[in-house]
Amino acid sequence: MAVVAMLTVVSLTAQRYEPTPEILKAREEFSDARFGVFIHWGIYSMFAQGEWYLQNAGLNRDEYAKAADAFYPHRFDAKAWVAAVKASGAKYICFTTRHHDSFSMWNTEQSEFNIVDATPFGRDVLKELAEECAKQGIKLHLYYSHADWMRDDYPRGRTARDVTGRDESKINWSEYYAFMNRQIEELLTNYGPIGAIWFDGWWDHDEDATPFDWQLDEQYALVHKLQPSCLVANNHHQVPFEGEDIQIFERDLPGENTHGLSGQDISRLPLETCQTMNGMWGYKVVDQNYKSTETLIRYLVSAAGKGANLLLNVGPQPNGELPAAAVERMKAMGEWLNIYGETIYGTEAGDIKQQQWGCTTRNGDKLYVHIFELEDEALFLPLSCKVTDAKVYVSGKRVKYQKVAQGVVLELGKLPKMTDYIVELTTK
Ligand code: FHN
Repeated sequence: MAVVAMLTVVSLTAQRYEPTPEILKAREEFSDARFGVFIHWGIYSMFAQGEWYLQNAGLNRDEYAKAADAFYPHRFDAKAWVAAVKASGAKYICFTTRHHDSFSMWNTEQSEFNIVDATPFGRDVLKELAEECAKQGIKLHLYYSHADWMRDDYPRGRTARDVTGRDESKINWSEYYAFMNRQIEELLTNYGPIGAIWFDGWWDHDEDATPFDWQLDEQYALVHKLQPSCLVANNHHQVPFEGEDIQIFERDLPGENTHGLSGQDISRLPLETCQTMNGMWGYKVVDQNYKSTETLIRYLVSAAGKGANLLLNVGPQPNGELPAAAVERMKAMGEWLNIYGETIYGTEAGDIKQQQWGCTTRNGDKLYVHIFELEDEALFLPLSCKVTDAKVYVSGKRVKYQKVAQGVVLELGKLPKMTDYIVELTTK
């Protein structure tokens, strides 16, 4: 037993990941961005039932694949997509290059089941998106699914058990692994600088009797070799593994776990929480239950208050357009960020953790107090730093404050109803 433990320690030490200066710089830029837009798009949009339709409906894979032959998203306009993202104030896009349904949204040589070879549309949407991102100054991150519900060679996991039509005799991990790595090589060679590779699907084998070896070390090393500034992220719902540069949370802020995917400890890596704008990632026709702009802005602010980025999802329609309800909200978020962006971009978690009334963000000697709801006319802030000035962020109007035993009390009076009433404190 002791020998096994020793060997484990030795092998972990041997694999210790030392991020390079380029990676450290990229991590810092990533954190400063604070806001990105996630785009879940694939042939699943045609069924309009979300991106899990193949597995949820337990379809035959060849019947599902027929959707590709009718995929003609004639309103796809990379310029309009990137402009909408830019208008939202987000600094990067994370695009689903290949989701669990195995369909590749770029001109891959590794499988015919891709947007160029298998659809009448025949356009490399990733190329168009990458070019437009470069033009409009938006960073591009690429989502890539480890799990696969279509391919014969993928070792079956705990999902897609009811999907039919796969040849069980052809399961072959080493072939599948080599396939993924060749695709990753294409993605990191043909589409310009990529900010991050965002893996997803590790959890498909989290119930295996024998722990499944995804051979992540080699794959992460490949990413860093191909693009030394490309960050590695993995949405495995665990504390980060060696070699990762970002910690992801899904549908919950770090430290919260209302969706059951985010109970893990918070690491010291840059944090990102991904969230849906309605209730689904891929386009779902019945789901018009969009969160209000106020809720979305407060979510972004609360993420920043916890030192995390928000990766907010949009599920484009089968015709290639972003849903109008999403574009409208993105525009409103951008208008808000145009005024208040300084209290979000480049900030770190504030000194006071999330409260009923709101949260705080910090940048240098400025502490931003974000108040969402306050019944009282005064607000006690438990602070160990010294406050030398307090003003309403938007108007510069002085706010009276009193120093008390364990902090300060802001004398605010009755606050107007606002999405976020921000007080800027200068601290020492
Ligand atoms: O199964 C996926 C899901 O479809 C979606 O892509 C989300 C985004 O974080 N990740 C997986 C579930 O954890």
